[in-house]
Amino acid sequence: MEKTFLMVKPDGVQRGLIGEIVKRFEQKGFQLVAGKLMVISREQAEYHYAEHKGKPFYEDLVSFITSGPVFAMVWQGDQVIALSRLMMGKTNTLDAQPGTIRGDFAVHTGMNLIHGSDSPESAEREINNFFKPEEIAGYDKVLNKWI
Ligand code: DAT
Ligand code: MG
Repeated sequence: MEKTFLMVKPDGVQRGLIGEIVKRFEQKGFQLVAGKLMVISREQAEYHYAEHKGKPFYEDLVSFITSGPVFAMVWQGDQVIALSRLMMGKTNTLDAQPGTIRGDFAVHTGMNLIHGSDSPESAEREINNFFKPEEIAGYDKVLNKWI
């Protein structure tokens, strides 16, 4: 089944939104297979955001993501990559619709609460940057047949 890397960013942790964000993906019908609270290293952050290196917001982005604990997760389900991006809302907060996580809780584009992989290639790369294979739980969820 498809897997994605989702992360509650330091602003979401500080604002007490881990539970709210996890709740939304659970209620949607996705399956949590890994999760941990951690402070990410500069190296890990640079690898994670390599595609943005050289952009005007890059330095602020790396400082922000390493400024406090994040809640890193792996979720699985059919089309979880595309569907979780929809649930997150658009990057630019002015385009993030109400009903999405960013639309409901974020005001500024930089402080936008959540990261989610944007393709199967980035999901694989990002999962491997944050989790060892043995940290990912393989288990059957009986409810899956009703999702
Ligand atoms: P997303 O997080 O929706 O995948 P992205 O990969 O384009 O967006 O950018 C990564 C993060 O960088 C984004 O969550 C917030 C920040 N960012 C992107 N564009 C920005 C901009 N124009 N000004 C400030 N921060 C920006
Ligand atoms: Mg991105």
